[in-house]
Amino acid sequence: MKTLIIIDVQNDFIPGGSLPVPFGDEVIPVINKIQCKFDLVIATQDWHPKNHKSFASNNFPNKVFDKINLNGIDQILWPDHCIQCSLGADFHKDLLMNNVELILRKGMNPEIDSYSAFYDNGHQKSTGLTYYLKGKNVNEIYLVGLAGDFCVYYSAKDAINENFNVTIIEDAIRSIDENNFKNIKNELALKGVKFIHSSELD
Ligand code: VGL
Ligand code: ZN
Repeated sequence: MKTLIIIDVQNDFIPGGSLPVPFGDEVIPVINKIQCKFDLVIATQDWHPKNHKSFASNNFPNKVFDKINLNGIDQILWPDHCIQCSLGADFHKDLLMNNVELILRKGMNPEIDSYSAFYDNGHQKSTGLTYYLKGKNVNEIYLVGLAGDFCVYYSAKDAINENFNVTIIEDAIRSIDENNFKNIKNELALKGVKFIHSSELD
C-alpha cells in the first residue's frame, strides 16, 4: 500500500499567509498531479487554539522566532498561525481534496507543539496515525507539503521509527529555511529516508 501524506498545505503557510514558507504555493500543482498514483491519500492540518503557547503573542515579552523552553521542550515562537476555524487554517483552495480519505488535525493542545503527523513534540501522545496506517497494511509512505524543515522533517523521522518505508518527494516540499533543509536531508538520508523527484513515481 502506497500512501501519500500531504502535510499542512494551508493558507497561513503559503506566501500571503501569517507564517509563509517561501514558494510554498509551488508544491500545489505537483501534489495535485501525483495523487492518482497512490492507494491512499491523507492530509494533515495544523489546527491551533488561539491561546497556543507556540505563538509569540502568548509569550510576552518574547518575540517571533525567539527560542524558549516550553514545558521542558525547546520551542521556536511562531507568529499566530492556523488558528482553528480561521481562513489561514483552511487548505489552499487550489489543493485537490477529492482523493483525501483522512484529514488529521494536530496542534490542538495549547501546552505543546505538534510538528509530526504521528506524535506531539514531546512524544507523549500519539495521533493514532501509526495504528490507522498499519490497520490498512500501509508500508510505504510518501511525504509532500509544508514546511520541509519542520512538519515534513518531524513526520519523516517518526515514520522511519515506526518502521515505514519513507520517501520525500523533493519538488513537492518547500522549507522555511532551505539551508536548514540541506542539513536535515543528510540526517534523514542516513536514517533511510529516500528522496525522489515526482517524475520518478511510477
Ligand atoms: C509548521 C511551524 C509551526 C509546519 C507548523 O507545518 O511545518 N511549522 N507549525
Ligand atoms: Zn503550528
